[in-house]
Amino acid sequence: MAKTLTFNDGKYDLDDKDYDKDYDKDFRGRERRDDRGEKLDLKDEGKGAYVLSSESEGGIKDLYVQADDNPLTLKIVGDSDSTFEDGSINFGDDNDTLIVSTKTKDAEIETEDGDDKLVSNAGFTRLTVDMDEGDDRARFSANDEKFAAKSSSVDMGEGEDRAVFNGPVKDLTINMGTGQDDLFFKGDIKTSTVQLGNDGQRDVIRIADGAKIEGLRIEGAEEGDILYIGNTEYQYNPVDSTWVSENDVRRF
Ligand SMILES: [Ca+2]
Ligand SMILES: [Ca+2]
Ligand SMILES: [Ca+2]
Ligand SMILES: [Ca+2]
Repeated sequence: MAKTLTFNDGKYDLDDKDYDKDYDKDFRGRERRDDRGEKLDLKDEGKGAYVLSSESEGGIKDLYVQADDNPLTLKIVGDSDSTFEDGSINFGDDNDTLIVSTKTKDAEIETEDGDDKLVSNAGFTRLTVDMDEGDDRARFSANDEKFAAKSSSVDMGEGEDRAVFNGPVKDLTINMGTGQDDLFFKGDIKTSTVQLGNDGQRDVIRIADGAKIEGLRIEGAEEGDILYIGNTEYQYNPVDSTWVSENDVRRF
């Protein structure tokens, strides 16, 4: 049963048609339990920051979050076994932040305009992320999971964006969009595609020394774009569509 958490002018509501209407009006400071026994808790930390947690085993399921065009910080917390899944989050415009410490699965995240921040701390599977306009930041870590991110698409949109993958990734589609972007892979890369935006801006991709690469496709590169593998710098040569370095005879 889907629940909707709405933020509007500094107020919030949790709407679930299984709940009594009057009781639903104010979610503040109350424990909520749905028909599966899922218990949600939302703490107001002030200045537009909220912490959402679930004490039920398994974590938070079927939650739809809709924010307005004010800045919002939402932290989704839980132990490393719990999951945020089958949900969708839309942050509206302005500078918003989402920090997820549980595993994240089968969800959609849209941060819209503004300089937004996404931090995923425990694995990211079958997600669709759209960070849209603005200078956005995204960071993905694996924690105890095998992959920091897999089977997902991450679209950073226009603006000067930065995305960091702290652990191994697999089956990703990453679109850095137009604007001068920075992308950093700290772990192994399997069958993934990166789009740099074909934008005349100097994009930089960094791959950590020792990271195994099995199928990385870079599209939308132009003269001026740079690829680092460890400390070796490769420049994009549009004449023959390869990455070349003065310090390495290999060409990619
Ligand atoms: Ca917002
Ligand atoms: Ca944005
Ligand atoms: Ca952006
Ligand atoms: Ca770009």
